[in-house]
Amino acid sequence: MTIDGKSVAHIDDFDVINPSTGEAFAQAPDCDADQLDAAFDAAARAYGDWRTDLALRRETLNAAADAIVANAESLAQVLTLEQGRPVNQSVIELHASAAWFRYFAALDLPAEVIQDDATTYAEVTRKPIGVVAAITPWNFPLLLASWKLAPALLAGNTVVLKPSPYTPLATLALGAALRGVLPPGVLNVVSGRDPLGASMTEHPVPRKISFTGSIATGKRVAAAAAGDLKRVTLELGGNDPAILLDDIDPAAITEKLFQSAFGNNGQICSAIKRVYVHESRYDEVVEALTERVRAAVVGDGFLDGVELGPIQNAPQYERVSQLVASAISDGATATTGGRPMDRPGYFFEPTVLVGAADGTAIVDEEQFGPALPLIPFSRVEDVVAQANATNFGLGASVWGADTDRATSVATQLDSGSVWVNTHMAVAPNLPFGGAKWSGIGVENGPWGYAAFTELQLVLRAR
Ligand code: TXE
Repeated sequence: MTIDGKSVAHIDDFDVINPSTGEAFAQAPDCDADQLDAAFDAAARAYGDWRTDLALRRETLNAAADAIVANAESLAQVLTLEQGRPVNQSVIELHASAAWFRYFAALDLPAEVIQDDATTYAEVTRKPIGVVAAITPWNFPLLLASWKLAPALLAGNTVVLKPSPYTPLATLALGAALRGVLPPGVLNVVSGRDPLGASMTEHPVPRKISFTGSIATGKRVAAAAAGDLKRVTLELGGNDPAILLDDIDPAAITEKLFQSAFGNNGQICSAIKRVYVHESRYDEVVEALTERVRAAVVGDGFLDGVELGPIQNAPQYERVSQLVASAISDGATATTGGRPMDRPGYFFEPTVLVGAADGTAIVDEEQFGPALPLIPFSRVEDVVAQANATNFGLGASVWGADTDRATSVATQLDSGSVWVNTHMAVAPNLPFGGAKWSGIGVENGPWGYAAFTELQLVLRAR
């Protein structure tokens, strides 16, 4: 772990499992209470100086991006070992993480003058909040950490970061790689089992919790934060619908649909999780997507040509297996896939399901895995109501040749992002967040930066 700029020894540890084998291949430190106190104390001490020099922070964020790129190949190896995804995709995660640091290093948010007249000069400025507790999940450990670190650090906050116990190693290695770049205490990286996350949210030092994970845990985080009125940003699960109107060109969109639903094995908060297809085009879409999914190359992430690795962890593998089995026993049909693969590790056949309707778990819940239900619809009003009849509200997409029509359908959907003829368009400058139970607040862009600041009004009487 990295605490106060130094590598710290630990007493207890826990196993880290390679999802391609199902076997433990390493141990990670289990941060104890004294070490967590030390991490927060170091962050609080470092805050005093770190908040004073914006130019230095910009320079340091660029240096952090350089360090991430310099270490991309080795960090990607660790990431694939613990996360499972193909190593070339892990390399992309590293470069994307660096891009987030560079974007925020350059983000300029001048004070906003809101009144300048004979009686009053008033402006709004942004100040840092203090120490931030950042808690991340196992699907994109480094990218989702960067979404928090880059804006938090730019604003002048200091951070204690905790990765998921399923994927602690790449984040610990990132902390080590940044030791010589960031001043001691500015970024502390600890690891541990789930109770460590709860201890962070209950700790008196952090003033803000930035959390990405499940809805159930997000609610616990919000409850823990309330007692101390800590600020929270919660980026939680999604059950994103894609609505395919009657004027789509299936051949032109199949690959995009495949990548948006099956990328990272479907383990993306804003992946397509249910597809509604106009009945006049349903058979064509089922056929094209089935063919693409059947051709997907599944295997160990270190083998050439592999597109999809294993499901990341045993509970998630059990959950996806159970959701698909119960959909099939309720009358759905897998046009391809449908079963766990008969081999070691958490491999599941990429699956397309027909005959699963709203009201069944595979459609209503977040499967977070390589299994996608396709549902026909006839009337646009009905499918909009179906898409919105959920507590989820992360993303949604509408597909059709008439983009004005598709856009007018998209804007009727109650989610943080709506995309037209694409899905999951995510970039450092675009706000990303969920409506309803999919989250509170947004990450990225000036809006995500603002969430790591307190607004201050400075008013001078004339
Ligand atoms: O998430 P958790 P899990 C969804 C997905 C998946 C489900 C469960 O549907 O099946 O969540 O995954 C830390 N206070 N997503 O169990 O528990 C934990 O150690 C504070 C969607 O892994 O939410 C980890 O670092 N923190 C999601 C982080 O919270 C606590 C991505 C997330 O773990 C805590 C991942 C507590 N009480 C899963 N308990 C997305 N939004 O993309 C645990 N943690």
